[in-house]
Amino acid sequence: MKTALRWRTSVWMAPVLLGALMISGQALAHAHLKASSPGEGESISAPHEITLSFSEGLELAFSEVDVVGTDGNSVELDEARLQDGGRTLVTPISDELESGSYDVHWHVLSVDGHKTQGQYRFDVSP
Ligand SMILES: [Cu+2]
Repeated sequence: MKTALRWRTSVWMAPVLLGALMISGQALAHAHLKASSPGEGESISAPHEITLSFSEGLELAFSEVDVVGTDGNSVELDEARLQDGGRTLVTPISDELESGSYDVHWHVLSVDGHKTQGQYRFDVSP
């Protein structure tokens, strides 16, 4: 009974919350990448997470990072989380990266409902 009631409430609330997000989002700008770790073009020892900091808050469910090696294979990543009031996306790397170049592809949805995307490369040195 309680579960059914909760479910009905959440179904009813979803459009209300979405509407509130859209209205409050009008004043916000798009989420632009401000900083990243590893940084663009950086040559470092194997990192254990990808940290991307944006100018606006993100929607975690619609924000994703893909890390691709020079062999074209995607690196295995753990579940991402948000920090810094939702503006920093932290994605743990499951594997120990071998030396070589890696491309970070990211696409995010900011709380104002706008999508942005980009990519950059970093190098893992032995
Ligand atoms: Cu925007």
